[in-house]
Amino acid sequence: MNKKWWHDKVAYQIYPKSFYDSNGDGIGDIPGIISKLDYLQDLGVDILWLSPCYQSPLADQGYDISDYYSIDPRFGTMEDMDRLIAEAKKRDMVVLMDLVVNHCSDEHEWFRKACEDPDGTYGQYFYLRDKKEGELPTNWRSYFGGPVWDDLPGTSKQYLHVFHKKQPDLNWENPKLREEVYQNMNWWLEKGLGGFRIDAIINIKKALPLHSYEPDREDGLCSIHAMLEEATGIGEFLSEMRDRTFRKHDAFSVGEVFNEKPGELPDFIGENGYFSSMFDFNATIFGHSEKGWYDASPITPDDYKNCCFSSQAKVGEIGFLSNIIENHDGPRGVSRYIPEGDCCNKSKKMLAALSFLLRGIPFIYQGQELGMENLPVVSIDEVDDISARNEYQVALEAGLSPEEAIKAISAHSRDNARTPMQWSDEANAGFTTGTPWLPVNPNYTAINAAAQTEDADSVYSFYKELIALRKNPAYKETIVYGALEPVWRERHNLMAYYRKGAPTLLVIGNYQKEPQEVTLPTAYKNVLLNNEKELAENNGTITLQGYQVLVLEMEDSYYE
Ligand code: TEU
Ligand code: CA
Repeated sequence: MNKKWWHDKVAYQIYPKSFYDSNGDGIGDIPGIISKLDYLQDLGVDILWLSPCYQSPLADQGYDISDYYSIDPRFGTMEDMDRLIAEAKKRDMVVLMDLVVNHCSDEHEWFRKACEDPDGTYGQYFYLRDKKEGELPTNWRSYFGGPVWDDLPGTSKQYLHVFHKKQPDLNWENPKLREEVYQNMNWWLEKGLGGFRIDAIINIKKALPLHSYEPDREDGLCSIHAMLEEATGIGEFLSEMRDRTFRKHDAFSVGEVFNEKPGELPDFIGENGYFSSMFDFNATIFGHSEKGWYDASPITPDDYKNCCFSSQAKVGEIGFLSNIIENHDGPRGVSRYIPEGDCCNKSKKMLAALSFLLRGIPFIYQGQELGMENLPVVSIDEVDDISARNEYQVALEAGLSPEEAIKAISAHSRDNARTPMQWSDEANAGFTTGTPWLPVNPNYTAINAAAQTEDADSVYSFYKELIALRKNPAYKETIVYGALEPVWRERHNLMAYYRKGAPTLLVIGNYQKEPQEVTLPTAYKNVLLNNEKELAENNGTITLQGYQVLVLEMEDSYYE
């Protein structure tokens, strides 16, 4: 395997709107990020992925871009962005932007020109179809609810949007459009960007000619997945993108890839793959139902373990997945993956270690290092997320009462991850001196960065130790490149694995509140991490306390 500069890095996702507000307007901004770079450097992260801060009407919080060459004034200026890249570089960090090119905003110049002249050049940038009374071009249901077709203003045509109606899909079959995208990407890479996180990318390839599929709900529509399963040939677009942009700049790229087809993993992230890496969403999507969020099933510790291990087995040494427990699109990892009632510092640290030491590139989402939790929601009026608002309606239509519906959607709402970063126990968690755009989680008085950075026992300090362990020259090779082998795979509520190498490490997490015993296959040499003060060992048998996690360096003899 050819080593790449990103293999041994630790990444951190920033959701700019909620990270830090420098000017009191209630909205996080780029100068705010710059002022927190020392915090990030101290934590030990290397790659900063910024969710979109381009010019945008913010219909989908910036995932609807109206100018790919400008920064939205609410987030700052292009000078701020250049300063961020330079200041990050001084601290040995690189910045990734979010590449949102399945769609743009309906306020983008291309779309306006398409409305003015649908048969002209810019009409070809989108998927337009003649409007027929009482009939839609296809019966696909948009990810955010309702049909994917809306009237193209001022014309007798309709346009396709697989997300919100303010996010018209771009026509990737058109080489001119692809050219525009590559030009923009190179423009950013030439500014010194480290690379991109690639949004919703699987959607750029449509099965042609566009047609309807079997309806899967009473609305007569069908999930986009029906079409995606049929679509082939995305590789032509993605290898072109790689050759025209990333490769020339030795840039890092991480794809938001759902539903790749069986056997396609090497094409995506193998030696000459389209991307450097892609997220492992196996646990994220576990239990999801085509009916909607209200019908999702919960995930147990054993399910979580199986999700992680099956992804690890699938990727093997083909390439590097990017491992997450959360991002801006869902609940907080600790609220989802730790059984109800057991969420505490100890279990949060266990989950952190189990996920962070998997083979792959660890991504930390802002506030994860503090153990930030879901936001309790009592009424739909408090919900900002367009996806959650739609799912609330879906739940009501399925017959749930408003109370049941709010309970069902609040466990999944994207607002959970989007509440402001909890910096301190001051007003608004120290995020803003104004009124935050989304309410702060009321638990900020107990969970905040100021308290945790001072406390050697905090979740934050544990993350810092995990990052330091990954970078420790004695263990780095094993943690970055060592094969992963599950241990005691069938044991209930126990997740354990080797990372093999010289030395071999053993990670063991007791994923329940009751203690349990394990007998080590061989002796260990050192305890590298432990979220308890003690290690109860007797002749090679360890009694793990509830939610205890251990990282052990094994005797060399093991690896003969
Ligand atoms: O998400 C892609 C995606 O597939 C979403 O449907 C995701 O499953 C959904 O957010 C869950 O509610 C990306 C971005 O991460 C997301 O924030 C954007 O809204 C979306 O693309 C459109 O750009
Ligand atoms: Ca601001």
